[in-house]
This record gives sequence, C-alpha cells and structure tokens, in this order.
Amino acid sequence: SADKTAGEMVDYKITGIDPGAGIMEATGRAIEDYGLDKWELQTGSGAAMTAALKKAYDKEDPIIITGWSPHWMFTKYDLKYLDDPEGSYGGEEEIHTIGSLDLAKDKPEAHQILENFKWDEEDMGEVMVAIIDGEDPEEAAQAWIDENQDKVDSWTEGVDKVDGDEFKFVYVAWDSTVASTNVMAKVLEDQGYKVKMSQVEAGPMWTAVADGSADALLAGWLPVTHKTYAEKYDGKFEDVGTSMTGVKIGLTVPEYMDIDSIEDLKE
Ligand code: PBE
Repeated sequence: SADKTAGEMVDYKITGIDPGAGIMEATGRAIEDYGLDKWELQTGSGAAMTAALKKAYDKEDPIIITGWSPHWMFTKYDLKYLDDPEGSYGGEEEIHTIGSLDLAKDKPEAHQILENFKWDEEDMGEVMVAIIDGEDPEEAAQAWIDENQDKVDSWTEGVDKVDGDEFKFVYVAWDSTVASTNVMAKVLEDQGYKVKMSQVEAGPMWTAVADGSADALLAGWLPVTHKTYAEKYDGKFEDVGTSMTGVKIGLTVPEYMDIDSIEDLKE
C-alpha cells in the first residue's frame, strides 16, 4: 500500500547477480555509504535476476535489482536507475578490452582488430534483444555482422589473415558480454583464427588473462566496476582499447515504483 516504505515493500531485499560481478561490490559499498543496515543484497545470476524482474513486472510488484546498460531489460521494460548522490556506483563507465601481456607479440592481427573494436549501445542492443527473443547467440552475432559489414570492415581493414591460429576468449554469462564475445569470436574466425570461448566467473575471467591462459576478455568495465580486479592484476595485462563509452551500473527499479533515489531506501 502507499504508506509502506520501499524497504517494507521489498522485504529489504535487493535482487543481485553473481557474487564476483563488480556491481555486487558497488552495491555493498552503497549499502555502507547510505547506511542501509537493514538491507540484504541477494546473490544469484543475471538470468535469475531478469526472471525475478519479469515476474514482478508482470504483476506490477515492487522489486529492486542491480542493473546496467547496455542491457535488453531497458528495451523490454520501463525501468529507471535510482539516483546515486553519494557516487557509490561511479559515473559514466567504459567497456575496455583487456588482453594478455603476450597478445600483441604473439597474435598481432587479433590484437589490431581488438584495438580497433568500437561499437555503441544500439549495436550491442540489437544482438542482445535477438538472443533474448530466442535466437542462438552465434546466429544473432552473425546476423548483426551481416547487417553491419561496414563497421566490421573498419575493425579488420588492412589486417592480415591468419591460418588457424588459436584464440581464447574468457567471458561471464552477462547478457551484454555474451553479445560482444559472440560477435568478436565470429570476426576473429573470419580472420582465420580458431576461436574458443570459455565461460567462467568474473574473478577467474581476469585471472585467466593476467596469467596468459586466455588471450582476451571484452568485459573490462572501468574505471569503477572492475577497479578491484584491475588493481589486483596491475602490470599483468594490456588495456587494449575501449569498445564502448557512456555505459552505466546502478540500482534499478520499474518506473511504476514511487522512489527516485537510493536515499529513499533509508526510510
Ligand atoms: N556487469 C556487466 C558486470 C560488468 C558487465 C555490469 C554485470 C559487473 O558488474 O561486473
């Protein structure tokens, strides 16, 4: 009812994702920064979170989730970020491509393509929405490439083809990362690489690139989201390039909820 506080409406529960995600660390920080002592951040997965969101949204029930953009959830539902006056979630984030220290020397062609790789929220959104609408990730990636050959050509222009060299991506099953990794896997395959994609958790993703057991990851969210990982492995990876700017993380609620700021959770 209208006189309940946000906390009472959602049982003081924030629906989170996998524990290694940077947004989980940022949410722990928000709980401290805003003095949300009664609140609990629940861990799960991106898929479990969007399932909970759908269930709540269909009934106009209250829910508070850990959201990020680009994400298809902002296309499918009317959602808003809660204001973050304390800056617990940083501001504008960027998505960086992180390579192993040997990448430039061992696989210069892939390194050049990854350095050139830049796209925008709309591009990634097309791939993400196709996947959530039921298309196989590989097919969704191929369809996007077919329709955006100019953009792909600008990444590969002047780069020599290779002959079956192996290339290993590590990625986490975040919908945004599934989209980018599938697209770049296809691009590198077209260049002649034999590409392997290993799905892991966030910590092991950074570890694999830092110890050289993987060549690259496409989901280095900086400067805030993955700051802890970037500092932990400082000097053990190459920041190859920025694939997208103006991305964001934060607490997210349906528009029909009558709160606007993380400060409103204190009541
Ligand atoms: N995310 C998507 C990740 C980075 C990419 C926002 C869920 C995270 O929080 O670590």
